[in-house]
Amino acid sequence: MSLIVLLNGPNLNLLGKRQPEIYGHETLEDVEKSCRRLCGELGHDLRFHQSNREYELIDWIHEAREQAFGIVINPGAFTHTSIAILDALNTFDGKVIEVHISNIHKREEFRHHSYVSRRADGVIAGLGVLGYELAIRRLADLHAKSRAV
Ligand code: CA2
Repeated sequence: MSLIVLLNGPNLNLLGKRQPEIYGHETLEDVEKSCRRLCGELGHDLRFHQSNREYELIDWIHEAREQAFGIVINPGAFTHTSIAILDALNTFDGKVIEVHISNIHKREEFRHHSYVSRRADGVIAGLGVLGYELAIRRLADLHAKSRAV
């Protein structure tokens, strides 16, 4: 299995189009391009999704169970509300990296808690969209290490 699934939650389709002071100028299409290039270099396949609907994110996590060794997820505001996404991630046996473009700990109190962090093997926040690429690199490293033993 050499597949990485990268999931983006609600409103992230607006990346680069609104609130650049928080989320930067790069669009989600730019992020997808750079992540695809990186996965190509690392010899992994990438499935890249965004949805504003909680159930779609959950369905993609279920799909990943059979097919992927790792998930990168920016659950958007579902980070702070969704036990359902946490439950879905708990059914996935591979590695999970949670990414936030902004530093959620520097922002409003209600963004400080993440349900997803209870399952995540790593959390990246506040590094802008670079966080997605770093998460992919981490998954690739973990995958290589797990095959070396
Ligand atoms: O920092 C992050 O990546 C967040 O996951 C983004 C979520 C927010 O609810 C989380 O607390 C932190 C919001 C995504 C909204 O995305 C937009 C992007 C561009 C313009 C407007 C919204």
